Amino acid sequence: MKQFLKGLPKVELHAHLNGSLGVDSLRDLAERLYGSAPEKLLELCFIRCEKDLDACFETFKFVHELTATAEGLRYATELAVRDFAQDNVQYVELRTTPKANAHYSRRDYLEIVIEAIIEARKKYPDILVKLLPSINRAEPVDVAEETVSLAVELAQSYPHLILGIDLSGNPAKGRFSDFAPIISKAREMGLKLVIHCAEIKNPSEVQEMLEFGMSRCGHGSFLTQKEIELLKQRNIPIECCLTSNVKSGTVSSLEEHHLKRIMEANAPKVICTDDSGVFDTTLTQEFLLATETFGLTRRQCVDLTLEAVHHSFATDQERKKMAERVENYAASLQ
Ligand code: 6MZ
Repeated sequence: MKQFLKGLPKVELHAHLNGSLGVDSLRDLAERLYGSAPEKLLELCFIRCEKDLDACFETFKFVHELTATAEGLRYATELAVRDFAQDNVQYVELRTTPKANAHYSRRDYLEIVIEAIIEARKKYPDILVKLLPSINRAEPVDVAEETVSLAVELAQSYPHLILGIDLSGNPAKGRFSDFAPIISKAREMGLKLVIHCAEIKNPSEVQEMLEFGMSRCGHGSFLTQKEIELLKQRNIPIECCLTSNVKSGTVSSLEEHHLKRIMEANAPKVICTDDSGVFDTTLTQEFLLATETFGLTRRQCVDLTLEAVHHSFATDQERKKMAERVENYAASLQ
């Protein structure tokens, strides 16, 4: 099964750039920046099974140290693309929060990532990469305003690359209602919205988010069965990130993962990594865990991948090509 899943031309729809650098990539990045890899820092870039979501957000700060310069950010973007390509991911929507520091502005940040993606695609032509700028809900609202206006502007220059906006960050911080008017503006300007929703228990916020609407729902761990049905009616997929949810403690075990309830309800879903680096996983591994835990067959894994193709923000033509690759792979093994 593992070999089959590794070879499957997979589709990744929920991946945070700074969370997606595997151990080799972090080492390569540290060596490029410092001439050697400080082992202590590398260790801090991984989340053990601490079951503490707040501790996860602390971990990102260590990775951010490695991407705090233009060179670090550029190389990290290339390495994240390399890691997905090596796992035979044929399409990835990378999301990232534009940051500002002494080395770059938020505009520079996005431009560096865009250029790095364009360059990385020359090296790894088998993977298609899209970009979703993220709003970090733990940051002030005016930062979100800047992110949205940059995303709208840059989407005009790179219409096939920037496709939407992500709302993420520590779900215990910030209020959705404060960000709703800003992301609503993004939607009016034609950007898709992916929203981290019900990652922790917060029924009133989930209600607000569902009323507001979204193209895809991130995590959804605390959705009730009724809410899953609602998403099904609206054909909104839930981005399921097994290892992330278990390691961060929002789901108690793989067996208890809501993917099971979602499958039983026959509601739309996609399997994703979230942060393959800091959670030390791959999309192949996430599929493997799903097959081992819930007994998925090869055909179900193929169908899940086709579901991800369908719910991606790629063009019709791109989706057609991706689906063909998946079907051809499945047929070649029969
Ligand atoms: C919510 C998350 C997340 O943007 O610096 N992020 N937000 N829930 C999660 N579940 C564990 N995992 C990552 O990538 C890292 C950032 O993505 C968001 C956080 O804001 C984190 O700092 P970028 O590329």
